[in-house]
Amino acid sequence: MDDPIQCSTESRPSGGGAPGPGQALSMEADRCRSAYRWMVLARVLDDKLASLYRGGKIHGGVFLSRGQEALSAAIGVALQRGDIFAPLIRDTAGRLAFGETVAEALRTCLGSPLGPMRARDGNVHRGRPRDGLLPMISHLGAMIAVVNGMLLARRLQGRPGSVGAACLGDGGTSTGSFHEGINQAAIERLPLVLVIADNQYAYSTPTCRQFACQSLVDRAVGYGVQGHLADGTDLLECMRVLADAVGRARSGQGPQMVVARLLRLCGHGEHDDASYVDPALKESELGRDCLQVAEEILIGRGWATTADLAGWRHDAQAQIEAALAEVQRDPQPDPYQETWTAIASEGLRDGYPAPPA
Ligand SMILES: Cc1ncc(C[n+]2csc(CCOP(=O)(O)OP(=O)(O)O)c2C)c(N)n1
Ligand SMILES: [Mg+2]
Repeated sequence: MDDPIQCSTESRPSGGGAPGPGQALSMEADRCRSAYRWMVLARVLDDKLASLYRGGKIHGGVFLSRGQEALSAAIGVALQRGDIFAPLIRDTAGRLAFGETVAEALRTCLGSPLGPMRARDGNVHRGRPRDGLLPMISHLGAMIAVVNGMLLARRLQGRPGSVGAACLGDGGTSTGSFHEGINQAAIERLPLVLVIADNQYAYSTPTCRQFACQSLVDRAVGYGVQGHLADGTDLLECMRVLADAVGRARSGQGPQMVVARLLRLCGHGEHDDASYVDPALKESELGRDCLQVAEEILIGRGWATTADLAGWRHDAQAQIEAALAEVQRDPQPDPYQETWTAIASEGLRDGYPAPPA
């Protein structure tokens, strides 16, 4: 979403180059600039997390989104305040655009007791349910039913109008949870937008071992839902397709399935060197870096200058360094002060855990 109220000043990219004299930016240009800035913030944050992991500062896994920022930012900016968003491990950009702060991400990964998971989880199961940002249960389709349930509850409570987006990978579409979730959404005509990142691999399993249809979007008709294909390396296309899908869901047209084709430009996690990735895929159109593609769009259309791009990256780096410095001053977790009510603590529900006494 691009509602500044939802985004804290801490996480929101600030400043930025203005158009030249007498030039007014179109709404599309403005939205594209904003989405690109979320992508840059996500990439810089991911790079920082990778370097902290290599330096032994992060325990457990680090899962990054390189190559998927365009798709993720596009869903983040297409949603509005009051919507529901179930991001996955490759949705740093969407999380930030939807209102997660850089500090929340860093605090989780660095095991701070002031983070949303109060140091109980080291990577991606964080969220702020009260604000519609759902902590993921699993990467493999479990969140579809959760989003369905929230949408159904809102309908029964007489609170229609919001959209729920659930993200998924190509591998996730092979699970029973995917089938059950999308089928239920279709039958109930829920305003669900299922965002599938077809990134060619489920860990090391290629898509040819995952599905036999030509494109995952072909499945939409079988479920009775509207399907949309997008080039996941192209920010503008992702934004147009996601805005259309979210608009259709909001206007009562039922669930929408968006399939974006792209390539994961990193390992499954930072522990994985991705040596199994076919070099021909890396050289193909799918292997394009969506950040570079977005920069070409912005420059080519006169929506930004190279100075703007450099300034935004600099701002993102400064923002992340400032947040990291703050998080590194956090206290260490103290198990004796914790109420060990598994993960579903009150603090998690509200998303703002009280600091330990
Ligand atoms: C039941 C189960 N099996 C295996 C895993 C480990 N796992 C997590 S994500 C993943 C691959 C998912 O692939 P895909 O859905 O294509 O998403 P991508 O990682 O490509 O974003 C695997 C095997 C798991 N979390 N749960
Ligand atoms: Mg995949």
